[in-house]
Amino acid sequence: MDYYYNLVSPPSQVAILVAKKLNIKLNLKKTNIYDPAEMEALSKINPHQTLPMLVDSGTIVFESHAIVLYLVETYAKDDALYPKDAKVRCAVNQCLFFDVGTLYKQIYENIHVQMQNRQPSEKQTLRLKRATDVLEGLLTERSYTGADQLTVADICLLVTVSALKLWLGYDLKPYPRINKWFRRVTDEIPDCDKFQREVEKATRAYVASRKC
Ligand SMILES: N[C@@H](CCC(=O)N[C@@H](CS)C(=O)NCC(=O)O)C(=O)O
Repeated sequence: MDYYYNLVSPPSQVAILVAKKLNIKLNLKKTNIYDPAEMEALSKINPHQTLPMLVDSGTIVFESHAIVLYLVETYAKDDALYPKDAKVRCAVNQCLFFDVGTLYKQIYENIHVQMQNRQPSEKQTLRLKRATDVLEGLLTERSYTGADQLTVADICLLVTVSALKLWLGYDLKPYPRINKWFRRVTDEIPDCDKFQREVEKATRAYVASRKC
């Protein structure tokens, strides 16, 4: 299975963590979106030229959340990471869509502003705070976001919260439940601490290079 990715990009990170949890091997193909030759080569496989992208025996999947759902539905030995029960799956999906459409969206907006050396507007700051409050709220009901055990929603949201810390230096002290959950989820994914250190190093180098 070929996986085209860039370590610095949060959407690229989720499938790598899901693959670690599933104990499956991805053939990692590091790709630089700023290199026209690499993007030209990528466009032959995925005309949309977005990362991440998975190619599994002719099946091409792009969009990070579609990739992780493909991996669990194709390769998981049981339904623990993506429960089949309709009500539990609904709660997991709710968290996945909250991740894509709300929390990561707000983080992305704030990163975008920061990369342009601007300050976020009051509204942007408030929307990000509200989204972070929602995650803390989800964790008052149970120890994981979507179910009573680790699911794909936790892995996707872990990467998002990581981006919140790394890219925005967000103060998560007022969020004790998020902090405990972050540690709990990290501990349940093989090599996750090491992976997070690699991401941190790559991200800091990337951000520093953009500030030159
Ligand atoms: N919603 C997409 C976002 C993917 C995305 O924006 N990828 C960026 C890298 S972080 C990209 O491929 N950019 C290339 C371009 O826009 O030309 C996902 O979750 O996979």
